[in-house]
Amino acid sequence: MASIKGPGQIEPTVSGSDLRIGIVHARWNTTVISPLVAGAKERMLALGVKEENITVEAVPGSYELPFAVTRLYAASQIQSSAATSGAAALDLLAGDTPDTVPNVGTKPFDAIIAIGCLIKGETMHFEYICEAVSTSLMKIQLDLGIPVIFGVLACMTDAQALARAGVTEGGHNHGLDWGEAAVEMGAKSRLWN
Ligand code: DLZ
Repeated sequence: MASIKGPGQIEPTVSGSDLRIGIVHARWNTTVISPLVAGAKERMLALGVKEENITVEAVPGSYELPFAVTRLYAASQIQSSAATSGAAALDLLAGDTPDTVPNVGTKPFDAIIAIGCLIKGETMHFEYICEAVSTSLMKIQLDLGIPVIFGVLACMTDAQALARAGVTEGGHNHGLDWGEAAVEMGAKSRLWN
């Protein structure tokens, strides 16, 4: 029997063509992370997001994700207001490349996807990191007022993680769903402004 799980059909009118989306991903469990990031990008491009409007940044592990989301969004806001005021253009004319900000473009992110993969080990690390990261990411999206997509797998085994990255037969790449959620929420949060 087909699974009843999943996000359902996105409205066909939702377009990512004018959106800027950030992806922040952990490197821990890279075998799982790489296809998840690729899946998120693939779906966003299919929904019209321009390649140059997708920024991907890496951090060591999932515990670093909340901090990275907060700072990356702040950087995109600073860069955006500098561009609006003409300061960035003046810097560029003066040959001063804005190297303090990592490729965040000239407008703030409409949504950020935080991608990580936690796999239960022998200690309590898993529980502490899962709790801290999920609670923090929810708080951050409410505080910042932009969608932060929860792309953090919390798995009991390696096999569960590989299946959810679409690596193993019969699995499904959840990165696709996260890319779609970022576009839908980015577009809708603009309308709800
Ligand atoms: C330390 C640790 C452990 C044990 N397991 C994971 C994991 O399964 N997934 C993950 O993303 N990160 C893990 N980490 C690393 C922490 O998230 C973090 O990078 C370090 O504790 C440094 O702050």
